[in-house]
Amino acid sequence: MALLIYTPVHDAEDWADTLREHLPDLDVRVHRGPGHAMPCDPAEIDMALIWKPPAGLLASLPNLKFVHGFGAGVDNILADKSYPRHVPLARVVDAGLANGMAEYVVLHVLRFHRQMQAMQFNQRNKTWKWLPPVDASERTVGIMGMGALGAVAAKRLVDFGFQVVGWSRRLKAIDGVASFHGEEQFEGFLRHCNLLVCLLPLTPETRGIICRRNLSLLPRGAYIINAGRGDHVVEADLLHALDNDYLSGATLDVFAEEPLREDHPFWTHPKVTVTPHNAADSIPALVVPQIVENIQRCRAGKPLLRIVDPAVGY
Ligand code: NDP
Ligand code: OXD
Repeated sequence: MALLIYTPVHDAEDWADTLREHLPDLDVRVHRGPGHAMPCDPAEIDMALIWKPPAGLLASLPNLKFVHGFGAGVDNILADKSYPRHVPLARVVDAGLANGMAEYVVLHVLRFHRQMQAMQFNQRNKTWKWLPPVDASERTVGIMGMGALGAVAAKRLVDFGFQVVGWSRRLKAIDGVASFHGEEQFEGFLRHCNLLVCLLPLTPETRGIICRRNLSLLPRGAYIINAGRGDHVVEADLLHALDNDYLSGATLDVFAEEPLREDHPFWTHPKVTVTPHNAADSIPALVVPQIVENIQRCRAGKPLLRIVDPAVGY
């Protein structure tokens, strides 16, 4: 039996080599992508390491026992409506990923907090202009999604002295972080946020959550950081709020269509910072050990770890 790798974005051979270093007897087959044939008889595949599979690929593997995602988010896998629901799906939960995401969030919160956008504008115009400082305690950063990534970012922001509020489905207890949960507390949460960070998974409940109504509940002048998924944002509503000076700006790492098309207004918008979906990346050397652990569990018939609930989508 063999493990199939399919990914349009990662270096599949690098991942395959790292897996083989850990498990020399593992038969790893790399699918080269659309237009290429399956690298073996589909019946020989019992495990798969996957990102954005073409619809029907996983359903065509009759002996599939478990699927592992390349990342923390599994929306790219569950988007395939033919995903075989009886096959467990594991995701990445990794300290390196959480650390990378916390760096990204802190970097862009500090850029806003220290007024870098205005100072870069002044530099371009050779203007020496002192800007009055704002103490970190006067800014409230709100994090939507207080899971493996959101919780770590929140703790780092607390250390900088920001007011930090989090929103999740269930109540959280994190030192220094006010926890809001559920739909009924969402509006109260938004009303606090001078900076709104999205680290939610993309599910039917969270799709389009950064929309005109919810943006209007933020204090005027708020700043958006989206490193969740592009489809969390209703792009026209975000552009409207930026253009009407309701929002100060936005840092966007993820987009409804990736790569972002050349003529997209986000590229050149003076208040938007674009990064190419690299807020936090799964690094093979760090992440492969947890995939190996699940492969060994699968082989031994033991329960798998970090399994998502397809019914809720994360
Ligand atoms: P987790 O599953 O650990 O956390 C998800 C959090 O979102 C939980 O706190 C959960 O609440 C909350 N949540 C989910 N649905 C809702 C809802 N309807 N209402 C309120 N809260 C909700 O995920 P991770 O932290 O590991 O990852 C989060 C996302 O970050 C990924 O799904 C992915 O989309 C994105 N990501 C982006 C990367 C990038 O480079 N841009 C890199 C890695 C991930 P509760 O705790 O109560 O269940
Ligand atoms: C992930 C990602 O979900 O990189 O891990 O987006």
